[in-house]
Amino acid sequence: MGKTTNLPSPLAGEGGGEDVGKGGGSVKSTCPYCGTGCGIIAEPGPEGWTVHGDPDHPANFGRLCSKGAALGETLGTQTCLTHPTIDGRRVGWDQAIAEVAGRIRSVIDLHGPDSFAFYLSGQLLTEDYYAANKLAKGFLGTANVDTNSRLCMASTVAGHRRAFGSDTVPGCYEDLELADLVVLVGSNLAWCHPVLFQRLKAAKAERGTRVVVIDPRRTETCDIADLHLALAPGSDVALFNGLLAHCAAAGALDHKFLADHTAGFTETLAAARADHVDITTEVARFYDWFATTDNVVTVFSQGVNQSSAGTDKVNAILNLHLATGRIGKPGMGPFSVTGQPNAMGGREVGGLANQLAAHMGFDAQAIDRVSRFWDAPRMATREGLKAVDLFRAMDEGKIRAVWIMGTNPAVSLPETDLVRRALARCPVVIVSDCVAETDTTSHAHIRLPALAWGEKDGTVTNSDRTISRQRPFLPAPANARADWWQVTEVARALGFGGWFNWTSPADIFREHALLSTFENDGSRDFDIGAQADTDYQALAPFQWGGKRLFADGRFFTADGRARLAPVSHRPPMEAPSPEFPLRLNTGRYRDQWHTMTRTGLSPRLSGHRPEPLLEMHPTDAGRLEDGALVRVSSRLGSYVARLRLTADQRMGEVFLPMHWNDQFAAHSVVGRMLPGHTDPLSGQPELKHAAVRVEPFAMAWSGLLVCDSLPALDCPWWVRRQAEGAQIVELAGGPTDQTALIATLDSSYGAARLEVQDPRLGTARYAWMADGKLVAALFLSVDRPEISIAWLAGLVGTDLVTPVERAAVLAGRAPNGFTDTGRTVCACFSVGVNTLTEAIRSQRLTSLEQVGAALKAGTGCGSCVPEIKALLAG
Ligand SMILES: Nc1nc2c(c(=O)[nH]1)N[C@H]1C(S)=C(S)[C@@H](COP(=O)(O)OP(=O)(O)OC[C@H]3O[C@@H](n4cnc5c(=O)[nH]c(N)nc54)[C@H](O)[C@@H]3O)O[C@H]1N2
Ligand SMILES: Nc1nc2c(c(=O)[nH]1)N[C@H]1C(S)=C(S)[C@@H](COP(=O)(O)OP(=O)(O)OC[C@H]3O[C@@H](n4cnc5c(=O)[nH]c(N)nc54)[C@H](O)[C@@H]3O)O[C@H]1N2
Ligand code: SF4
Ligand SMILES: [Mo]
Repeated sequence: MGKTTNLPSPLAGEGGGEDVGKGGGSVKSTCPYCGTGCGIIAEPGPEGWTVHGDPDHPANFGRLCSKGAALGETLGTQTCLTHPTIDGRRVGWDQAIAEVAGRIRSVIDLHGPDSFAFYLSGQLLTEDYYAANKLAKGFLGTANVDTNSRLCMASTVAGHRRAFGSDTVPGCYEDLELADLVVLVGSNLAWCHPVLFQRLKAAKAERGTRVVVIDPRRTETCDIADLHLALAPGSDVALFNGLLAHCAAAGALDHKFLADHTAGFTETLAAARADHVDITTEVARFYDWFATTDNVVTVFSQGVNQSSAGTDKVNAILNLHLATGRIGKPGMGPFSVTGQPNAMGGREVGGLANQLAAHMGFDAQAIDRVSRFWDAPRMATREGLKAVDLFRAMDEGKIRAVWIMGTNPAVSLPETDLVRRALARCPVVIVSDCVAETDTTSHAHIRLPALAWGEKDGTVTNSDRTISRQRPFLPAPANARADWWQVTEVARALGFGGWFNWTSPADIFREHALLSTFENDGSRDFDIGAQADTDYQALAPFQWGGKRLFADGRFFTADGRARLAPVSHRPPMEAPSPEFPLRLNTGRYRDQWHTMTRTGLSPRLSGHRPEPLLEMHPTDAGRLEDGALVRVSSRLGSYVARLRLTADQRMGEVFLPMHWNDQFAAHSVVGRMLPGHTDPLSGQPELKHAAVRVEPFAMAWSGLLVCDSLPALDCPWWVRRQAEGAQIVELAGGPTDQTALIATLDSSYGAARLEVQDPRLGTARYAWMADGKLVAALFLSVDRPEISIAWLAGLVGTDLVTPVERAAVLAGRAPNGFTDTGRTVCACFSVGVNTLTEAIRSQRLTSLEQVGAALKAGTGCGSCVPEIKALLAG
C-alpha cells in the first residue's frame, strides 16, 4: 500500500531522480524509521511518488507498517531548513564551511582537542557517521564523538562486549519464525518494530509459537502473548537470575557447551542463586517453558537497555542463552532489536565515544592499527565523553564547541533543562538538521541544512546485520547538503583535504569496508572487506557475518571463550517517596517517531494518539477523573497531560510518551522530569524510571482552536496537531489568560472577527475571516468544548458565504449528514474510531474479518488489529 505525495511528479518532467531511477524510474531504498530496516520501492506516478514495500527485501518481503506506508505523505511537507545561517544571518555554503572550520579551530587552539565534540545519531547514514568519526578521532585528536545511540543501544553494546568480546548480534529475523518460544523483554514490538511483529504473528499462526511478554505495562504486544509477566520495573536481573537457577535445578543446562566454550559459569550461577525472586504461578510457568524448550529466542529492547542496570540486564539474558547453549543455531538466541534505522551502522563505524572504528575499542593495538590505516596525524588515544557526561561537561564550560547532527538532544536527553542550559552556554553550537525549528536548532549559532530521507544517499544496517542502501529519488533542495559532504568540506577547510578526498558516499563506503578487513584475519567480527569493490549503486541488501554467528562456539575474546557475567539485582536509582510516590515510565506511540519532526506533520499519523496521555491505574487516581488535565512533577521538572485511566498500568506506576516537545505543546518535554542516572558500564541513562507525583491541573477554561497557521501562544497549556487542511489546538488557561489569547489571535489573523458569547453558560466562540474565507475559529468554555472538530478543520480556508454557514461555524456543530470519523485507529485506510464503533453496532460485526470486509480497517499493516479487537469486545 502506498501513499501519493504532493510533490511534483518526475513523470511530469519537474522532479529529479532520473540519475538514480532504475527500472522505469522506480527506486529501491530503505525505510528511515525503525531498525527493522524494511525495503521500500518509491514509484513515480502522474500525481507524485508512491511508496510501497519491496517484496524482495529480506527484512519485510513487501510488508510495511503504518509509518512506512505514510512515508509518501511526509515527503516535502517538512518545515525545512532551507539555507545555512550564521548567528541568524543567511549565508552561502562557502562562508558556512569556513566559519564552522574557523570556530572549531580557534576553540581547539585555545582549549585543546577535548573542548570539541560531535553529537551524532543513528539516523545518519553509515558514510556520514564514518566521516565525522574519522575527523574527530583521527584528525582533531578527540574521542568526544557520541551519539543518541547512547540513549538507545549502549547497554546492549556493553553487554555483548562483556559476554562475546565483540558487539555481535548473533541471530537473525528468521530465528523469530523458527522459534517455539519467543520471549519479549522490555519490547513493545507491536508498536516499535511492527513488521517484525507481523512476521512473528504469522509464524505463531502457523506453528503455534509461544510468546511471553515481560513488561510492567500491558502493551498491544500482549495481543499475541500466551503469558504476560507484568514485572516490577527494574527487576529483570532478578527474574533471569531466578531462571538460571531454575534451569540448573531442572537439568536444562548444556554442560558440554559451558565446559568447551565459556568461562565464569560457577560464579555466575552462585550470584544467580543468591538473588531473590517471588515465584508466582506465572513466573513458574515462564521458567518451565524456557527450561523445556530448545528453540528459544529472547528479544530485548529499551525496557532492558534504558536502565541504570541495563548492561547487567543484557548479561542476565545472555547468561541464559550461553548456559543452555542456545546461541548461533536456527530458531534460538538472544536478539537485541535496534531502534533507529542505522543504530547498527553507527556502532560499526565507531560512533560511540568508547569505540574507535570498525568494532574496535581503545586498546593500544587498535589505536595503532586505525592510526596507520587513516595515516592519522592526531589520533585520539583514550575514550571520550558519553552523552550525559558530555552535556554536563558542556554545562561546566569544558566543551566549548559542539556539532550536533541528526538528533534533538534538547528533547531526548534526560535532565533536559541542564542540556538546554549547556547549549545556551556553549560558545559554538553547530546543528545540521533537515528541519528549521526544533528545540535544538533554536540553540544553534550555525545551522546547516541536511538532505532528508528520499534525498540522501548511502547505507544503513538493520537489527539483523543486513546492510541496505538508502537511495535518493527526490531532487536535493537547492541549499541542502549531505552530512558526509558537510564534514568532508570542513575537514578540507581545516587542512586535511588529502585524507578526505572523497567525492561520493561510495568512496567512503569503500574506505569503511577496507578498514573493517584491515589486519583482521577473522580476529574481529565485523568484516565487510568483500564488499569494498562492489557496485555501490546496485548494491543489494546483504547480511554481514552470515545468518548466524557463534555456531562453532568460538567468540571474539582473547581465549575464544564467551564470558558468563555474575550479576545481581539493583533497583532503579530513584525510589518512590512520600513526596513523589509514583514511578514514571516512558516510551513510544505506534504512529509517532521520536520528537515528531516528520510524523507530527502527517494528519493520518497524528490522528492515532492526538495528544500525549498520562496513563495511570484507576486505583491510583483518587479524585482525578479520566480525561482531566493533570500536572506530573518530579524533583527536576513538570509536565501537563490529559489523564487516561487504564488497568494496563500496574498500580503505583504511570506512563508518558517521549515524543512531544515545545514545537507541539506547552509543558510536554518528558526529559525535563528525568534524572541523568546512568548505567556504570554503558553510560546509558535510566530513561524509564523516575519518581513523580500527579496533581490536578485545574484551569478556569478550556479551549479549542482550529486554524491554518499557528502563532506563538502564550497560554498556560496547549497542544497542537496536524489535521487534514488545518491545525487543531487544545488550550486551557486561568481567568486572566483569555484576553491575552484573543489579542494574540487578533494580531495574527486580522480584525475581521465574528463572535458570540453566552455568559450564562460561560462559553465564547470566535471566528476570524479573511476575504470571506475562514482563517481560524476558537471555542472557549468551562469544560472541554464539545464541537465537531473534523468538520471545522475541513472548513478552514473555505468560503463561508451565507449567514447560515457562519452561524453553523460559531455553533461548532456540523450540519446533519456529517459524521466525525473520530480518532484514527487504522492509519493505512484512515478509519476512525467513530466509524468503527458505528459499523460494529449497525452492521452487527463480530469478527476482524467482518470489519475488514466492511471497512478495510485492519487489512493493511495490521498494527491496529489489537485496537479493533478491543472495540469488538465492547
Ligand atoms: N512507533 C515508533 N516506533 C519506534 C520508535 C518510535 O519513536 N516510534 N523508535 C525506534 C527506536 S529509536 C527505538 S530504540 C525502539 C524502542 O522500542 P521499544 O523498546 O519496544 O519501545 P519503548 O516504548 O521505548 O519501551 C519498551 C517497553 O519497555 C517497558 N519497560 C519499562 N521499564 C521496564 C523494565 O524495567 N523492565 C522491562 N522488562 N520492561 C520495561 C515499557 O513499559 C515499554 O513498553 O523503537 C523504534 N521504533
Ligand atoms: N524519555 C525518553 N527519552 C528518550 C527515549 C525514551 O524511551 N524515553 N528514547 C531514547 C532513544 S532510544 C532515542 S533513539 C532518542 C531519539 O531522540 P532524537 O534523536 O533526539 O530524536 P529525533 O526526533 O529522531 O531527532 C532527529 C533529528 O534529526 C533530524 N534528521 C533526520 N534525518 C536527518 C539526517 O539525515 N541528517 C541530519 N543532519 N538530520 C536529520 C530530524 O529532523 C530531527 O530533528 O530518544 C531517546 N530519548
Ligand atoms: S517496521 Fe520499521 S522499518 Fe518497517 S515500515 Fe515500519 S517503521 Fe519502517
Ligand atoms: Mo532508540
